[in-house]
Amino acid sequence: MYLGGSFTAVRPPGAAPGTSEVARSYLAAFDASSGELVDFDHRLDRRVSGLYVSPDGNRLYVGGDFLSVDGVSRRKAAVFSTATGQLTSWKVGFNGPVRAFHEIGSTVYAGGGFSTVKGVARTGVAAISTDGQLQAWAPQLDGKVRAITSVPDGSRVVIGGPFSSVNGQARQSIASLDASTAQLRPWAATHPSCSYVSSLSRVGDTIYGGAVGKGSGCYEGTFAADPMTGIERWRETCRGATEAVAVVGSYLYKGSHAHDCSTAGGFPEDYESRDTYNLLSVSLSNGGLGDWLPGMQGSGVGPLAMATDGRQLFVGGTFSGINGQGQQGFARFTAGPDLTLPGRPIAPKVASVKTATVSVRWTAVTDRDDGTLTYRLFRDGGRTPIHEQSASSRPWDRPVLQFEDTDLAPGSTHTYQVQAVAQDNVGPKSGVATVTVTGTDKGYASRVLADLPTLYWRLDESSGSTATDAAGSNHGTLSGGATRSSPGALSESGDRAVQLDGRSGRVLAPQRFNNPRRYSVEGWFKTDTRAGGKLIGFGSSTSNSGSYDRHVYMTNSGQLVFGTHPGSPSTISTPAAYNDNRWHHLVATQGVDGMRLYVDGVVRASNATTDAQNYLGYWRIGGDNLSGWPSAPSSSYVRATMDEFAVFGYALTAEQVIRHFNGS
Ligand SMILES: [Ca+2]
Ligand SMILES: [Ca+2]
Repeated sequence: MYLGGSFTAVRPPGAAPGTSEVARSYLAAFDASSGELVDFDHRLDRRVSGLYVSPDGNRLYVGGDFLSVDGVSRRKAAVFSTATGQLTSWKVGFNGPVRAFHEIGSTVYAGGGFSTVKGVARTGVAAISTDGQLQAWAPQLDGKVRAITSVPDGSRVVIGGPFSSVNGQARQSIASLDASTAQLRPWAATHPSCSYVSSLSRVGDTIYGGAVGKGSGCYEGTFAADPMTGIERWRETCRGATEAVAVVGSYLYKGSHAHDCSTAGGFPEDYESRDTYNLLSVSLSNGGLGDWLPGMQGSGVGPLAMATDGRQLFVGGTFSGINGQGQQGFARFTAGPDLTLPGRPIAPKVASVKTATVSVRWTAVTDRDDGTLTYRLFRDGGRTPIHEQSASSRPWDRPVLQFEDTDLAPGSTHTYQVQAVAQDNVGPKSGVATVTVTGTDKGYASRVLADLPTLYWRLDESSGSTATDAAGSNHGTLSGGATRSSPGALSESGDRAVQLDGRSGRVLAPQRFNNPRRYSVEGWFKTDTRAGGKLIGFGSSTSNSGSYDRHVYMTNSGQLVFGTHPGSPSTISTPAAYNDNRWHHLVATQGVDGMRLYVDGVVRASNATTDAQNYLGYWRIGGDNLSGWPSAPSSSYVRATMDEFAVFGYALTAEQVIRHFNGS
C-alpha cells in the first residue's frame, strides 16, 4: 500500500502526535494487511498528490509538486519499481503538478495542472511511453485534468477535471478521447459549468465518477456511465464536494463533505445542525444511499483519496479521527469483522390503557455500518426475549417501533427493556420501564397518550394563544382568526376546542421535523363550510410554506383529501362529504404500507405511496399553501372547529385508530 501526501513523518495507530514517529518525505509504503511500515524511504522535496500502480503491478507512478527525488531531478513526476523499491530512469519533467496517471499498453497518460512536458506544449494531459518518450498525442484543453480512466478495450481515454473545452469543442469537465489520435469520442452526459469531475474509476463495463462544485446548488455527487457512450445509468446528487471514489463489492464509496442528500433518499440540509457526512456509499445499481456512515473527525472536507485492493477500502485525507478514535490522515476499512455496535436505545415507553394489555414503544437506534437492526424486547429481567422485530434506521430517520403485550394479569407490575442486534454485535440494553397492568379500559386522552404522540394538543385552554402539548413540550401557538372555548368533540365534561375562521386561523407547532415518512396525524373537526380548506398540514415555513404536503384538506364539496408529494402529488380522497356540521374523527397515516385515511374509525381511502417530499417542516392545523393540489378548494384556510390534535412518529394501526375513536 503506497501513500503520498503532505506528510513528513508517519506513526502507528493510537500513537499521539509527535510520538513513535518515523520520518518519511511525502511518500511511504505499508503492508496492506498488517499496516506495518515498509522500508520504502525516498526523499522527495515537495508534496505528492497523485499515485498510480501500473496494471501489471510493476511500476509505481508518483505525481505532485516535487522537483527532486533522493537529490536527483524529477520534476513533478517519478516512477519507482515496485519489485525493488528503486527510482527508475523514467524522467519526464512537467512544469506544473501531476495529479493522475493511467497506463494503457506501453503508453502512460498523465494529467494535472501543467502546460509543458519536456518543454513541449501539453495542457493538462499528455501521453508518454513507459520508457519516457513524449508521444505526439496532444488534445487541446483549456484547463486541468484531475482524473483519467479508459474504456474496457483501451481504445479511448476518459479524462475529468476543471476544463470546459477540448479540441475546440465545448466539453464541460469530462471528455472521451481516442487513445491513439486524441480525437473526441462520444460522451453523452453533460455537467454544469459550475462543477468539475474530480475522480473517475472504471470497474467492468461502467465508469464511475464524482464531482466537485464551485458554488452553492452545483452538482457535486457521483455517477455511473457507459464507457463507450457516456450515457449515465444514474446520477446521485447529494450536495457537498465529492473528492474521491472507489468501488468495493456492490457499492461506490465516496469521500465528500455531503451536507444535503435529500435527493438521494438521505438527510436534508441543516439536519440537526450537523454539517456533513464525509464517508458514504451509494449502490452501484441505482446510486441510492447505502447504510455505511462512519464518522470522520477533524476535517471539513474529503477524504481526498480512496483506494481499494478489491476487498479493503483505504481512505486518505486531512482528518484526525475515524468513528471517534484517533486516526490521522489515513484509515483502512475491512470487510469484517463488524466493528461498530448498535446504539443503546432509550428506555421503552410503556402504558396500560386496555384491560390486561401493555403497549411498549421504543425509538430505533442506529449503527454506523448497519442499516437494519433486530430489536429484542425483554420482560421482567428475563433472559429470553418475549418479542423480536427488525427495522431499518438511519441517523436522520429513526422509526418508532411498538409491541402489544397481552393476556397480563390486571394489577400486576412488569418491567421492559430493549436492545438492538446487528450481525454478530449485540448492543447495550436500554434502561428499564415499569408499568402496572390496568383492569379497566381508559378514556380518550389516556388512549392517545399511550400511543406516544410526538405532540398532543387537547386545545382545552380557555385563554391565551398557547396550545399546551399534553405529551411533551411541543406547545403550539394560535394565530390569526383562531378563537378559544368552543364545546369540544369529546363526551367528557370540560372538553373544549378551537374555532378557526377560514381566513387566517391556525395553530402551529414550534419544532421542525425532518422529512417524516412514517407518521400519523389525528384530530377532530366540525364544519359546514362550502369553501373547503386545509385541516391538518406540514409545511416548510411558519407562514405561507414553499414546500407543503402530508396534509388533509377538504374540497368545496366536503370530501377529504390526504396528499403527499414524492415528486408529484399523491392523493387519496374520501367518497363521502363531511361538511355536515357534526364532529368527525380524522386520522391520516403514512408508513411502509403506504397512505391511509380514516374517518370515524374506518379506513376511507388508501394507496401504496411510502414517500413524501424531503424537507424540514412544521406540523399545523388550519391553513397553509394549497397551490397546485388536485381539487384544491376555494379557501386554503378551513372554517371549522378543531379539537384533540395529535401527531405520531409512526403509522397508527387500524386497531389503534378504532381504539381512540371508541374512547371518545
Ligand atoms: Ca455494525
Ligand atoms: Ca379538547
